[in-house]
Order: sequence, then C-alpha cells, then structure tokens
Amino acid sequence: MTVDLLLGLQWGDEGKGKIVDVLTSKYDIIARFQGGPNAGHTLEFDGIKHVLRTIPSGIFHKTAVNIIGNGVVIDPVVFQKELEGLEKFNMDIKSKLLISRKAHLILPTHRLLDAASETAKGKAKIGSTLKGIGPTYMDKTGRNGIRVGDIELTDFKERYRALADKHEAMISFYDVDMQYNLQEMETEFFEAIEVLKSLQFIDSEEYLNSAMKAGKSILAEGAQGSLLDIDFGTYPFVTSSNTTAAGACTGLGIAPNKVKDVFGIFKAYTTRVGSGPFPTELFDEDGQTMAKVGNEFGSVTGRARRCGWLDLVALKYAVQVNGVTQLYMMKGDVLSGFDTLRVCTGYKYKGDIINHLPYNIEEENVTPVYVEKKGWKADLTGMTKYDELPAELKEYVEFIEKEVGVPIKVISVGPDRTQTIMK
Ligand code: 2SA
Ligand code: MG
Repeated sequence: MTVDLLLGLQWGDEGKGKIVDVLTSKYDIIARFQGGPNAGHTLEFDGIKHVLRTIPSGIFHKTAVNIIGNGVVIDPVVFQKELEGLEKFNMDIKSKLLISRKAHLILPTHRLLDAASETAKGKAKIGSTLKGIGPTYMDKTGRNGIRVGDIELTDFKERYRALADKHEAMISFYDVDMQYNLQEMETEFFEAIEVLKSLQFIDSEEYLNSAMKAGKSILAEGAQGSLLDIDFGTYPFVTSSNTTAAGACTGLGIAPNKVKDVFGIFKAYTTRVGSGPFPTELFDEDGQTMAKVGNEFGSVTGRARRCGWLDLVALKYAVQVNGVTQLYMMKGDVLSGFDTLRVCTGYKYKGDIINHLPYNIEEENVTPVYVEKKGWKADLTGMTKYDELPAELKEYVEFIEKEVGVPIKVISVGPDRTQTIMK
C-alpha cells in the first residue's frame, strides 16, 4: 500500500485538522510527521469543538492507529495536558497512539530559549508560538537533542541535566530580563515524562513500512503550512521544520515512491499569524470582516490572525513544491456577503509582472496584481451538494482550478465534519 499526504498550502490554519478527521475512516493509520505543540488542529463534531496539539487528528475515530513520527518534537508537559483533555472522550488511548522513539523532546529550557531569542530580536522577532520549537530543532540538527527513546536509557537524567545546564548558560548570553523558576518547570517536566512513558514507544519507520507491506493505508498529517517551511517558506519568518511533502518522507521514514496522493488544503482567502511578508494582506474593513466572520484567532496562542485575499502566485508555488494532486478549499462560507472578491494572479516586481515567488517577497518588493470576481450572498453553511452552491462560488472554484491546474475536490462550508461538500 501507499501513503497519502495532507498538507497546508498557506501559512497554517487552513483547516487540516477538520479534513484529517473527515478522511480518517478511509485510512488505517494517521501519522504526524513534523512540528509540535505549535500546531493547533481544530476539530468539530457532534457539537463538540476540540483542539489537538501533538496528537494526530485521527484520534477520534474508532479504529485508526495514530502515530507521532520521528520528525515531530514533543513537549511532555503540553502532551500530558492534551491527554487529560481527551479523558472525557473515554477512548483507549494506549492502543491507538504510538510514539516514535526518534522524536525529539522539548525541554523546559527550550521554551525559555525561544522566549529569550524572541525578546532579544525585538521588532525583528519571528512571532513564534513560544513553544520551544526553534531551539529544539536547533539541538536536533546540532546533534545535541534528547529523543523519546532516551527516556528508556539509565542515564536519561544526566543527559537532561547536561543539556539544560548548557541552555541556562545560553539564556544568560541573551541578556534579557527573564523571570522563571526552572526547578518548578523541571518537576512538572519529569512528572510529564512518567505520563509519556505510559504510552507505547515504537520504531515508527519500521512500523509504518511493515504496515504498508501488510496492506495498510496511511495518511500523513502535516502541521503549519508550506509558506512556513524552513527551506521554501518566507525565511526567516518560518517554522523550523519541513512542512512540505518532503518532510513527510524524512519525518516518517517513508520513501518518496510510496507517496500517492497529496491533498493540499487552502483557505478561500489567506491568513497569517506571526511576523513576516504577506503581499495580499488587508488593512481595511474587508480584512476585518474576514477575521470576524472566519473567527481568525490562533487556536494555540489566541493571537489575531492577519487576513487578506487569496494569493494564487503563492498557492501555485506551494502546489508545485508539494506535488499536490487534489485541492481542498476551506472556509468558502466566510466569503459570503462580499460584493466583489479579489484574487492575486501575479506580482509587480522590479518593474515586471511575474507569477512565481521571488527570493524576497517583502512588501516593498512585490505588489499584488488582482483580478476581480463577483461575490455571492447565500448562506452556504447548510448546503451539502456542489450543485446547490451559488453560481459565483462555482465560478470562483473553477477559476482557481484553471489557474493552478489541479482539481478542487472538496469545498468546506463550515467547521463541522458534516459541512463538507465533495465535488
Ligand atoms: P514557531 O512557534 O517557531 O513554529 O513559530 C514560527 C512561525 O510559524 C508560525 N506558526 C504558525 N502559524 C499558524 N498557525 C500555527 N499554529 C497555531 C494555530 C498558532 C497559534 O494553529 O492556530 O495559536 O498562534 C503556527 N505555528 C507556528 C508562527 O506564527 C511563526 O510565524
Ligand atoms: Mg491551527
């Protein structure tokens, strides 16, 4: 069997959690391959709204096995809270959730380093989620990290101490005012390690490849979005992992020739949280309407998301880098009520009009070129079939398909599992 990938094509928050949840019944295994508790995957069903952080979005389905892959970074403290939040659903977590021994651990001092680095950067800060993501991946690539499998070693505590001491010296280097009680944080951390230990640790690359040989189907679940990719995103305003398709191979140990479909999720407009360039960003009433109607607040940090028109230059770039085979358009309902919609089809760049993403898309370098599309007024949230959708929305969908060259297979018209239209 093969693996399908599900990825965000913008700056995150495209609605990946909802779609994984909708698709789960078709797969035996759902695997997260990168990122960590900086993600907030929101699922809504039966009147319940739930946000997942590190745990894959397939956890609510009866039979699927959920795997946290080697490419993920885990904060045991956040993870423990996440498990506690799932208690009320009364599921047998231990049999449904497996963790790669090769996943790296976020230490309390990684969180402190994230904060110190952001404070020291001042206005130039990345706008990170302050979850310790960057410093943890730095230790991974710097070959100093501590992995889940290390918890099983007898010298785990010594390894922890050596790294945490080094981090403390690094924090003092930043010369910023930081108030913290490391001892308290460490007590909490080691309690959470015990909880983590109650779950099954596996060699996930072995597990997944054997599962494929045995005919099992796998869906790899991405976090954040393609424009936050460490290599292909708007660097340095990116996250510290490969959020694009290649990240699924390295983050799970799956060979590229095992990947079949790549589902690319995008919003009918664009949002971004944190700093960094955003060519189609709106600072007017239209942007405020999107934020309000779309309830655009970070599900982890509660930060207001910046909003703007759909950017097809960026979308095409993401489709290309990921090899997207099917598009899923989210939050079409949020655009109901606009008289006119704008879609960016090119950038004015150094006197020319280009339709690829240049090296630097700082606001002063690129100006979006828009085409206008007629809006629609109908309330979409109760619609269940493509044919029911307003003609203007169908026209919007078909325009995107033509520009990008990939079919839109799903149109989401609301947050609930049931508000999902297959085309
Ligand atoms: P980090 O914490 O080092 O990964 O931050 C680096 C940049 O990546 C952005 N980032 C995100 N952008 C959108 N959504 C994310 N997840 C949360 C959510 C965000 C939240 O699902 O709502 O609650 O604020 C996410 N995670 C990282 C981040 O804003 C930085 O620009
Ligand atoms: Mg999110």
